[in-house]
Amino acid sequence: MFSMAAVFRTPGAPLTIERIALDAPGPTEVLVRIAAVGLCRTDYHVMRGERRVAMQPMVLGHEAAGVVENVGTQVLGIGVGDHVVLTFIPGCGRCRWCRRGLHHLCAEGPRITQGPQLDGSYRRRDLDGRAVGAFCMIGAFSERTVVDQASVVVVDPDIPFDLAALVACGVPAGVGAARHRARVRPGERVLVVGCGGDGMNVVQGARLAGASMIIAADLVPAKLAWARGFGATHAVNAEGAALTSEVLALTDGVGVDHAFVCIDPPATLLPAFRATAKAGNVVITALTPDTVTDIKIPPLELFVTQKAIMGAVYGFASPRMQIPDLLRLYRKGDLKLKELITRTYALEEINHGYADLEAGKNIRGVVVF
Ligand code: CXF
Ligand code: ZN
Repeated sequence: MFSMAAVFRTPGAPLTIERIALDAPGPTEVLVRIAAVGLCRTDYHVMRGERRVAMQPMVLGHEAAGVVENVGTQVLGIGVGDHVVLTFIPGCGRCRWCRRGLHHLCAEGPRITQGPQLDGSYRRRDLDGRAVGAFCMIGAFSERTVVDQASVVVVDPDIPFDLAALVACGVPAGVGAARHRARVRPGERVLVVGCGGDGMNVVQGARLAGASMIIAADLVPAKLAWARGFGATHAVNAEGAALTSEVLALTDGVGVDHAFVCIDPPATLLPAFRATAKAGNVVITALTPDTVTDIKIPPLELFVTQKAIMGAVYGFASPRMQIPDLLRLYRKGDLKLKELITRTYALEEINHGYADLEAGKNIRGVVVF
């Protein structure tokens, strides 16, 4: 069959809207009609050549929800008509991590920027017959996609697709960073640097965890205002040393218990580190361009302050656990999802959507089909 898709061909150039050929699912795969896909900054890093992927052309898009239209002969527990959320790291089920329920650490994770399916072959071709990759083994900027069952989580059909898509990446990444990585406790103080798709969800994760002070930091005033709606108690419009001193001033000179670096890690890490209390946590949730190879923290400062610097991909917990858990919280009214969507776009408008992201206009733009 054929599918319209937004294809990454050249770093620095817009995505091209093309008709691609899509093969039928293999034995362990499913065909999914994509209903909604979020415009996450990770795809934008790839578009700009800041995060290299192994091949072009490639269909990007990894924050998606849709409906299953066909299943391979060996697929278990997923049926035609099921509503599904796709996970940007597959859970192979066999590696040492998946066997412990830690699918966010799946041994296949490092292959998600390569292009082929989980089984190493391709399901997409362009109209010249050239193999087309699928980013994160998903390739969701497309009307339809074929993914391994390892990338699929079935969800309740009453959840609107645009909201279901959000729990595929930004929401678990941010909420999970607060709950599962830093393990924010009631009464603790939190700093969130960068209030985009990830950061806004760290804010709501910290609120869910009972933080007493949530300081949102961003250079876009509108994002600070939005952050208050998600639970931020304080807002700081500053970067660098000014960011550090404003946070210290708000915390009796002590600093926060947990700082989350949700944007631009090379520039924001040291100011966030210095705004963190002794023995506190500094959590990196944001992607760094490939060209950035070092972090600048004086080792003596790290030693004497006894802080921990940690990474959190996918919110440091299995998406198979988090996706249903987050949707339960949404249903109870404890988790905001609708409010994360600033604007929706048609597939043909996807480059416009990324221009809006770049301009700081969106928490999340979502392509709806
Ligand atoms: C990313 C995490 C790092 C590898 C590519 C996918 N996740 C989502 O934005
Ligand atoms: Zn993402």
